Amino acid sequence: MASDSIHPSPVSYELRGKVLLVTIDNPPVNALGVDVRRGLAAAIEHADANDAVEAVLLVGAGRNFIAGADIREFGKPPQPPALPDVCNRIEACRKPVIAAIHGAALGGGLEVALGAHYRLAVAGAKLGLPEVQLGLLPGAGGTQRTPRLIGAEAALSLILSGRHASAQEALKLGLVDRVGASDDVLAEGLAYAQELLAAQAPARRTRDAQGLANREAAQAAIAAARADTAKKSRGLFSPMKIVDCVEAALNESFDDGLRFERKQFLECLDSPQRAGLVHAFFAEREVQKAPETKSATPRAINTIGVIGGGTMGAGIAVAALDAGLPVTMIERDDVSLARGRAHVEKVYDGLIAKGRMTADAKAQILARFSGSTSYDALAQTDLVIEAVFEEMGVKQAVFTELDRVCKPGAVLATNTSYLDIDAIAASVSRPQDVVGLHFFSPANIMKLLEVVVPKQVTADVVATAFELAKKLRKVPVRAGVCDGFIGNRLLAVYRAAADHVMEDGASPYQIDKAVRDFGFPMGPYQVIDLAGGDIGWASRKRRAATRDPNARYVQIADRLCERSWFGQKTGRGFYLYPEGARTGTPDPEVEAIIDAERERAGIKPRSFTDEEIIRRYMAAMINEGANVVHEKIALRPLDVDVTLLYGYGFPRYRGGPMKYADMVGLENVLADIREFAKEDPLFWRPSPLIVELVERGANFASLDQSA
Ligand code: 3H9
Repeated sequence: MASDSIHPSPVSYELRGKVLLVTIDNPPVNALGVDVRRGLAAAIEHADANDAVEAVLLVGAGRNFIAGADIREFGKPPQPPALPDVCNRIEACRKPVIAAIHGAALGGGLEVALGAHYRLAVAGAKLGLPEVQLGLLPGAGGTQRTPRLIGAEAALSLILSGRHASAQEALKLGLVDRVGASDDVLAEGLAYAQELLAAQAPARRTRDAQGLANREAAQAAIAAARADTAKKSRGLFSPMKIVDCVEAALNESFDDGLRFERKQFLECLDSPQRAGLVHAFFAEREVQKAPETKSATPRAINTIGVIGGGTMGAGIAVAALDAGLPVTMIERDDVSLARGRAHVEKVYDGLIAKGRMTADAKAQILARFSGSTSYDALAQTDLVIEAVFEEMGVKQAVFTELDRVCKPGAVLATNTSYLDIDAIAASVSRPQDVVGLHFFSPANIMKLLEVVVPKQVTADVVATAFELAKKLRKVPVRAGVCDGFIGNRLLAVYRAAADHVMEDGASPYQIDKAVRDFGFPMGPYQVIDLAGGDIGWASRKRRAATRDPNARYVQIADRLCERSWFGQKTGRGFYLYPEGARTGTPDPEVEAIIDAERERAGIKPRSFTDEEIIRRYMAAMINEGANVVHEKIALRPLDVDVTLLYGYGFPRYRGGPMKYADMVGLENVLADIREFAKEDPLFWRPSPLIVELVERGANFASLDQSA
């Protein structure tokens, strides 16, 4: 074994007969940090210089080939050799280089393999160029070599989607030359190398491949991708650059194409979108590491109970069924149970109608589903999720029953969106087993799961909730008990800020558009119309008694609800939905109601620019996010970010509200809040956390890192 640096190199090489076996061993995923790049270049130098070497085999140690560039190096000063140079060096090797791929060969990892002369993959391999998901483009020759190897259309589809191809698909595309018969990647790779040597196979370079020979087809694919990207890439910076790079592959020499790609890559690397998306990548992994997941062992979860067959209960049941778990649904009578079951079936029938599921598959899934009107059916269930009407008395009655029937050690979860879970827990004899699992509608689709941790719960129950999230493929965020937990608590505040702006002069249509242009899929009033205005109305009425009489309260939504304009389901809300239309049109009558409300409140309307709207919307969101961290409801700012990204449509490329605050400068956010406070000091109270961070010259990221 040899290594060429003072520290043991993550890249080692040894001669196996005539083949130089080069192993990349850089846990956890063999990312291409500077030492790996140096090691790879050194190994190739060694191969060229050493007569005993006739071929080179690249393999990854552990579970992957190479997961890509080291994302943690982005934004730091570059250290040579750059990855494109390493890939070029591999390609220039005079002896055949073979990449044997298992696990992930993603981004720069696949680009290393494309620099090699032959590629083999074994079952379970995942090949792809996911850079677009990080706001980047393949920057180590990927945009030049891939279309040359597999044609422009297939290359564009791979690079623009960022998806992973299996070994078999990669073979079909021509991305690899063979799929190993076994999954022993080393044995398969060595055998392939021997075969190539025996056949005197040359060092065959991808830069010379002829995948773009049919120029017309390539041009058509590029034009189609350009048109599609213009339509779909919604404010994203890198997708159009990807199309430009593939076009350069068609029109320029390989070396000029590489230079063009490098320039585009560096522009992406410098963009705030890259910073936002990389933050999102790490944040969604960090949230999984709540303290309880380290300190406690989760309880076994093999069966799930769901109380309530409404939209939420049925969605949760589907999520659990999809994860392969048996589900028992409890409803109060046979009619309600039949309705609950129908809700569940409807989801699968929808998939069948779209051709995405067979009737057989549905039958197999539903074989795991059972229903009962008796709580006794839950006697042996490991974890029960209550999803009944949002009222403390109703919830406590359910928990009394669960307390009576469930076996010792069963986890008792509530899906409440804002009720006091400490009070629910206090109503049973085993508060240590009670936890909040706040799903988002539709529960089988939405990725966010707030794991709400009441005072008396034990760590292993919290760890169990995180384990369940993993099984359900949800992104769990740990939250403390308060009204609205993390997400809905922020929502209440930024919606109020939008209402203030509306009453002060902006139309709901302008506000929605400004919010959409910022990157949300929908504006706040579209969301209300979609969810049903009656839901918020009910909770406003419930809270009326406890509302601070001095706090500003905008009544416009109440005026619409009094007319039963609840949104899409009633054909009108803030928008009109003629004949069941799903996209609303502005309603002059709503505008007249808003005018009347302004007059009643004695407000002289003024105009707002979209930028002014967003500054208020974001300042409200960020300020409440800081309060939630300050009160330890959220562990770190990044937990707030993940909540908004996965539950509220916050644009991923902006990283989340707290990351956004850091990017615009916390001192600027504070200055905005103080300015707005001149008009409404009660609403715009700067969070003590923001004040403190600005005083110390720190930002939210510093809290993420120190937590
Ligand atoms: C690129 O390549 C640019 C080039 O074109 C041009 C350059 C010039 N770097 O996900 P997991 C960490 S852009 C650093 O939980 P899994 C991750 O944070 C890159 N760290 O495991 C985690 O750390 P921790 C293109 C990385 O088994 C640990 O590894 N490549 C990287 O569920 C385990 O990760 C990609 O975008 C990285 N590249 O999934 C691929 N990747 O334990 C990104 C992971 O401290 N990676 N980590 O929390 C993935 O998709 C998944 O990690 C993978 C494994 C499928 C590989």
